[in-house]
Amino acid sequence: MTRTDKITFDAVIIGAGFSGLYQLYSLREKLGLDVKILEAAGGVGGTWYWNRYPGARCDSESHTYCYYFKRELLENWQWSERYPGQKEILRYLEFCSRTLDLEKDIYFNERVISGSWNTRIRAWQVETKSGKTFNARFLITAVGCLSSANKPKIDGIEEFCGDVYHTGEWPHEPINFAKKTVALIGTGSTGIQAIPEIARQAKRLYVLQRTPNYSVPARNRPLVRDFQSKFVQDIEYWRAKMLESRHGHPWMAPNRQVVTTDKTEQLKIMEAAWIHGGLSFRESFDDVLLNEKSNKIMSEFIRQKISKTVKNPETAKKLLPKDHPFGTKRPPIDTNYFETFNQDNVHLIDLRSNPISGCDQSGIGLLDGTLINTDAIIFATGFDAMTGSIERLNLRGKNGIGLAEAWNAGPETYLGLAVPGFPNLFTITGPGSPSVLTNMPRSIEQHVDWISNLITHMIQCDHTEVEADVLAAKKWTRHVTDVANQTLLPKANHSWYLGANIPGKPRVFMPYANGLNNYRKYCDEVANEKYRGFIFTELN
Ligand code: N01
Repeated sequence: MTRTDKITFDAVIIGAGFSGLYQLYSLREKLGLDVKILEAAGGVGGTWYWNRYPGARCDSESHTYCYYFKRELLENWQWSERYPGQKEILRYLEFCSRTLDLEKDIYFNERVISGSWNTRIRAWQVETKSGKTFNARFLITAVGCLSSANKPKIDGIEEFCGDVYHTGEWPHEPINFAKKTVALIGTGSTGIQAIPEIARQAKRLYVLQRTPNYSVPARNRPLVRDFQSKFVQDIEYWRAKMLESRHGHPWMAPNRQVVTTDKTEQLKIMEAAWIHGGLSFRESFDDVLLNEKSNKIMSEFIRQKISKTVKNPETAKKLLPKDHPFGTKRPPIDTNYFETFNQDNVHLIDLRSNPISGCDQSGIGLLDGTLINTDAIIFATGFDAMTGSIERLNLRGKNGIGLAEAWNAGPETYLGLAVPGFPNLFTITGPGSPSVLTNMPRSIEQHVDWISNLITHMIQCDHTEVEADVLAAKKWTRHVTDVANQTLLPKANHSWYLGANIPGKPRVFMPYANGLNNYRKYCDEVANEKYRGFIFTELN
C-alpha cells in the first residue's frame, strides 16, 4: 500500500473485543498492514470486559461462541460449561490475544472521542480522550452492537445516597449484596441472568419490571470430560452446520410448521425442546416468527410454564408476557429465573401499573406513593443498541457531516458494512447486517474476512478510496425493512431492535432478518461483481 508521510497507520480499528482482535490479526498477518487498535478499556474483551454483573453468561453454546478462523485456537482451549460465563470468555479472549501476539498493536485506555475524514490527505484522523491523534487510511469500528449503556433519567437519582450500578459498566471488584436491599430495574436478558444471582445474596430484592418477558431454561451444565477431544475431531462438522444456518448456531431449520403439526405432536416437540433448553427452543418449528397463529401456540406454551412455576398467582400473573409475540424481542434464556420469584426475599413491582415517579436519598418512589427503601439500585436497562456505540465516536465524513446527523432518520448503510459519505470506513456488525440476530462470532468472522478481502482488492487495483454508493445504501436499507416486515419481528413495538428503548430514537428495524446464510451469499455476490454498489477512487 502506498502511504503518504501524513499517514501513521494503514488501518485503525476501534475496539478490542471479538471483532477488533480478529480484524487486527487479519489485516496484519494476511495483508501485512500496519494496524493498531484503539481500546477504551484497560484490557481486551469488549463486551465481556465491561459486563461483569453477577450471572453474566453467553446464550450461545461454548464450542460455537469462539473463533473458527484458526484451528490452533480451537484445539488449545477447553470450555468448562455448556454456556461460557463472563470470566471464562474474558480468559479465552486473553488467550487468543496472547497466542496471536496481538497486544503489541493495541493502545489500551484510549477512548476515541472523534474522527474525521481528511479529504486532502485521504485519511481518517482520529482523536482520543487522552489528546492523541491517530491517522489511518482505513478506519474500522469494532465497537459491538450493545455497548453504549442506556441509563434512563429518573428525577432525583443524583440525591440517592446508596450505590448505583449499570450492568454494562459493572465494577471490577466483587460487590457483596449480603444483608443489603437491592432494587433492580429491567427484565431483559441481562436482568433475567442477574436476578437469580442477586436474589441468592441480598436480604431483599425488588425487581422493577416494565415488560414481562418470555424466557426459556438454559439448562447449563458442566461439559463432560471427553467433550473437547470429540469436538476437535468434529470441527469441520460444527463449522459447516453453523455456516448453513440462519442464525450462525449449529442447528438447522427442522422443516416443520406449528400450524401443520397436530396438537399432540406440537406439545411433544415443545416439551422436548424445553427440556433440552437454550435458544434452539425457538427453532423447534420454522414458522414461529412468520405466522401469528403458530407464534400464539408457542407463546401460550411458555405462559403455562411460567404459571406452573411461580407459586403466588398474583406474581405469576404479573410475570406473564402478553403484549408481544414470543421471539420478537431477543429471547432470554435463564437459570431459575421464574423460580426466584418463589423466594420470600424477592418482590416483583409492575411498573406498567405503578411507574417510577422519582428517587430520593433513600430509594425509589412509585406513582402510588410507595417508597422502595434500598441500599443499591441496579440498572439492567440495556443499551442504545446497534447505532449508539458507533454514533458516540463522533465520526465526520467527507463533507463534514456527522454520522449521527446522517442517521437522523435511522441508520442507512450498505450491507451494514459501509456508509455513503464516509470513505474507507467499515462497521463490523453494523446496523443493516444480521449481527444481533445471530451467534456473534460467526457474523464477526464473515465481516472481517469480507472487509479484509475488499482492502486486498483495493491494494491490488491501486485504489485509494472506497465508498458506498448512495443508491445502493438506500436500496439495501429498504430491503432490510422489507425483510423485517415479512416477519413478526417488528410487532414488539418496545424492542431495542427497533430503537424503541431510547427516547427520541427513530423507529427503524435495524438488524438484517433474512438469515446469515442468505446474507453471506449476498455479500459474496457483491464481491464477485467487482464490489457492486461501491465506488472506488484511484490514487492520483
Ligand atoms: O437489555 P434489554 P439487556 N424504566 O434492552 C427495561 C444481549 N445480552 O441488557 O422491555 C423501566 O433487553 C426494559 O423494559 P422494556 C442480548 O442481545 C446477551 O437485558 O423496554 N424499565 C427491559 O426489561 C440482549 O437482548 C447476553 O419495557 C426500563 C430492560 O430494561 C441485549 O444484550 C446476556 C427502562 C432492558 O432489556 C440487551 O439485554 C445479556 C425504564 N426507563 C444480554 N428502560 C448473552 O448471553 C429499559 N427498561 C450474550
